[in-house]
Amino acid sequence: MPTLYDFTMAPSPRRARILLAEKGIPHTTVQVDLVTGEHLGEAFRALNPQCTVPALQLDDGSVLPDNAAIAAWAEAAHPEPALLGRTPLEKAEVASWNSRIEFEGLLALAEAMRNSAPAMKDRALTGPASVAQIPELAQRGLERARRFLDVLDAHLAQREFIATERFSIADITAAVMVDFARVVRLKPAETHPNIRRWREALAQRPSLSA
Ligand SMILES: N[C@@H](CCC(=O)N[C@@H](CS)C(=O)NCC(=O)O)C(=O)O
Repeated sequence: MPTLYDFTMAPSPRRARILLAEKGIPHTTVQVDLVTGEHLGEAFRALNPQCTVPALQLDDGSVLPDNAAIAAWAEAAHPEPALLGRTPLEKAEVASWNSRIEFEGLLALAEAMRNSAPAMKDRALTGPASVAQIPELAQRGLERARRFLDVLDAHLAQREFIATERFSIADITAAVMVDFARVVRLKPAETHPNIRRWREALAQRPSLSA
């Protein structure tokens, strides 16, 4: 059975937990304590040189070191339910939204949080190297995140899901992003009515509490 290297409080491994739950892929879980720096220690670094979670170790020992690898493997090894789109055009639409939500949403929030939180001093970027905070980047990240939430809210005005007519990985990434926004005091469910409606509907899915 695969092993998910996880940290319950962090947003990125939550994406993998929801995806594995939607696919019904059985796995065991190992917590990697990001607060005490366990991810920077020798043991975890040997497993995932990126020093980030999630990582998924398969039965043959292979390590999938990030969400992109986990999603690609899961869709190929367990095609149903399809989460990356079914037709060529659907796959393109899902990939486009998923990558926008990562770059314009999650990374903007990470930029805002990691460049301002005292606990993230010298940890402004993930990875083994120390990186100093730049306060101006925190401000820029917050503005980027706000702008993207406006885009997402307008996009959801007439839609049930982020991409295509079905639930997809883009909904997973967006739900994690919208919930994570709270760390920089953004509460899209209070300020953006279409995001609120979409997020409340998603809450019916058991995977969202994984
Ligand atoms: N591209 C990676 C990003 C993973 C990532 O940034 N994970 C964070 C937790 S949300 C982490 O491991 N942080 C370690 C650190 O803060 O040094 C993915 O989505 O798989």
